Amino acid sequence: MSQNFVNPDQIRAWFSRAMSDMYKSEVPLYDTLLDLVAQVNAQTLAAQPELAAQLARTGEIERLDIERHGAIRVGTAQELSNMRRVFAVMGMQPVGYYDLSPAGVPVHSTAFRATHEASLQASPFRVFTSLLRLELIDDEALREKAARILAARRIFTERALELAARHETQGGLIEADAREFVAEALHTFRWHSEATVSLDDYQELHGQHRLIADVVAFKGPHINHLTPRTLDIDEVQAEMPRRGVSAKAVIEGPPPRKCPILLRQTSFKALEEAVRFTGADGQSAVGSHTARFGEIEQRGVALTRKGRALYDQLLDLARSRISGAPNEGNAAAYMQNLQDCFAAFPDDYEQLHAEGLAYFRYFLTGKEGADPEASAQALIAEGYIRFEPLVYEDFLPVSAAGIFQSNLGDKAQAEYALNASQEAFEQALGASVQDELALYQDTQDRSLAACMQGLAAQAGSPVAA
Ligand code: OOG
Ligand code: NI
Repeated sequence: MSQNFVNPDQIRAWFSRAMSDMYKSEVPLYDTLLDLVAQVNAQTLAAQPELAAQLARTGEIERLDIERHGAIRVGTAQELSNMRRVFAVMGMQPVGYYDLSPAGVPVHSTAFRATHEASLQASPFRVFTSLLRLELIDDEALREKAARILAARRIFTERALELAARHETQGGLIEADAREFVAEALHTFRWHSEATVSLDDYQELHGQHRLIADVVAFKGPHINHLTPRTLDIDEVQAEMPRRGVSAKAVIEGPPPRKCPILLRQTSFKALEEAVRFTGADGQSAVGSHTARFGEIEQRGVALTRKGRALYDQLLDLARSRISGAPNEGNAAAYMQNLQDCFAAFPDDYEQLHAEGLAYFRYFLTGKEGADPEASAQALIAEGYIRFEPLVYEDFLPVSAAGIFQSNLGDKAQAEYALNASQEAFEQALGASVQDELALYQDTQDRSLAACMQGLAAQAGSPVAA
């Protein structure tokens, strides 16, 4: 291994920054949103010193301003597996499997992200990546046409793939290569106002599902949103209309709480953008497409399997009390249901910890004189070790479906047979996805082990590994 390779965390940080700069120039509303989020975060930290102190202890305060996720949709197995290779250069691994077909969205997805807490701290950039499931299109002729169009396009520059291959064979990239790689990889995510199909073909694809047109009719998987992290999503939601941004009716995820869990998200409507379609004899037609939007999110503590089961159960309950999906018409009633149902979810970190509902990180308090043989539980009770919530780094399928739908038009809801297919997804990806719960567990375990070692060192007796 060469000493001169750039750390993948650094490449990811560069890339995340470059993506944000590109999206600012492509979608000026994103810049407005960044300003709003920065302002609300500063106000929230000033108004809630306990939250500020907690984020300082976990280090999250340092990553807050650079924290964002993006989303893309690819069309073929080859595109997905090359995407995996490209993200690997930046230290991003596929984590989790999300099946969106029950919600009428013909895709399944994963999140590419860093997996170790130290890497997440350096750059928490994540990309929700969906693969179109052409097999869910029942019109055979259209399915074949879409497959043909997709087979003909190349979404990566040759140079980006060359550098990804170099990373694979060398085990890393030197700085000049890494910088070139960032610039080359960025091309894949750009918006192209020229479609690869005729207006007729576009309309046919669109008629089947707007998402299908979005994936198939363009040169590449344009980044469709970039989402900053806010500390108070209700405040941003309330402020958006005052700044001329029309927000989605309902905030996806859990209701507002003292101790935030998982993820809350809201978005604003996609822009209508002019598109030039191909035509016979070099003629072209002008039309439009809505693809790109803005989103914000608030992240809370990651839940264990037990906590997640309770979350899913309460969310189902809240949704069963309205007819259909939450929308403009039932937004207030839905938010009230959510509050009522989630009263059953403990809203106190001590209790979430005691009941094994959430993941935490352990830190030494600095108090001396601990018995290194004592149990972790006793050491916590006696004030040698404290715990802080471990932030959720992933996504939520029901929320993701809500975000997709708000930007596809609420009417565009298809019915698909319920058939999650993680195996088919992993085959297309060329790798298995990592289990997010195992990653949280590892982080939690490492932090406890570090505390125990620290206490043992204080007591002057090294613990056996
Ligand atoms: C992805 C929608 C899901 C999220 O934050 O849950 C998503 C898409 O529209 O491609 O980004
Ligand atoms: Ni998103």
